[in-house]
Amino acid sequence: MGSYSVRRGGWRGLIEEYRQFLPVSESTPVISLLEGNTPLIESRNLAREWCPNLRVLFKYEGLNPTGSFKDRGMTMAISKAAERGVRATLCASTGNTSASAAAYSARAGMMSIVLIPEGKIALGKLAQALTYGARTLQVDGNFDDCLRIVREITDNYPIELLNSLNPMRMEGQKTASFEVCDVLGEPPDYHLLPVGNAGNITAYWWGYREYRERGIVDRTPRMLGFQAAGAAPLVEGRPVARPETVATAIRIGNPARWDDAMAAVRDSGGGVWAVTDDEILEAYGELARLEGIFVEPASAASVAGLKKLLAEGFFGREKATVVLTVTGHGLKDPDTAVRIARQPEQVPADTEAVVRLLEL
Ligand code: AN7
Repeated sequence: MGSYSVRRGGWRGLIEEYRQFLPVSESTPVISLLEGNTPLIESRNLAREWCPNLRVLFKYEGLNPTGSFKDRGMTMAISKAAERGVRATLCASTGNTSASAAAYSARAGMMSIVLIPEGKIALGKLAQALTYGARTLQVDGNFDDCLRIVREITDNYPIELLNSLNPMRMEGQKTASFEVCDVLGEPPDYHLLPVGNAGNITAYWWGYREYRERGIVDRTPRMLGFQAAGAAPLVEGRPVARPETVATAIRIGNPARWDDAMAAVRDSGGGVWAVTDDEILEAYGELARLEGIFVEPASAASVAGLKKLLAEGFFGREKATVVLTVTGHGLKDPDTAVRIARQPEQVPADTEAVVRLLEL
């Protein structure tokens, strides 16, 4: 080890790392929790079992500071708000946006208000919003009701809107595509994502397009989006009045980025599909057991989508590289995890009893 010396300096957060691609200047105060630089994990077992001719990689966004991809957009939205002297922020959320908004607002010294649909956000996300100190309002309605109220309030009061209607959110989120290209050395052939409010698939597409336009890569992937069957307005072509799914993060009936997402899908030569709750939960378990990657149910929609497209023969016999974004950490929703998993086995505090139970 004689020649080894410390490696000074690490990842500086996505604004510093991708500054030349972002609308920030020297005078923008960078509010960061060192988000981004999430691992792109190559599938070991799932691809071998499901599709040995494909190269499959998972972009594990659950490893961001608040446990979801939302932190990418939030560092930008909050930094730009801080530049303008904003004091208070507001968002509607199925959970992850509120967790991230609360954290970054806290870091910026801003007051955070979040509107969540009553009883329909996962426990970990609620714990985060409350603990980061957000004023947390449970609305007797769904996400779409919350977003309508948020839009009306931010139109009339000096409070910063933090939903993905905020263009700075999209700027931050597009950096995930840069990271994928930077790691692979080229874009993938296909990129699969879960779709709720449809901001993320739009931002990824914009990121890939920007890298191509700047001559950093020479092509773009086909964007493939997956909604939960009970909340699939983009697939059905009309808003869903009463969205329902176990994947509460994407329980959205009228996505804010509808047109942009459909343009992304069309322009990239991709598509949108629905996956059922059963398919989502099966993929959720398989991703954990086959790869050791624990995500929240909404994130497993992309994995369920891969399985569905494989069954349809979508990829044919081509040897393609496929990236799946898994958007949020499994610990966000411990209730669902414990409800559907195999339960722990009870045993006395006795070695003999343990050995007998395990049939060693
Ligand atoms: C884990 O937090 O909309 O299609 O309010 O939390 O960009 O909306 C969350 C969305 C996928 C869908 N996976 O992304 C919110 C919210 C997870 C999510 C999505 C969300 P978009």
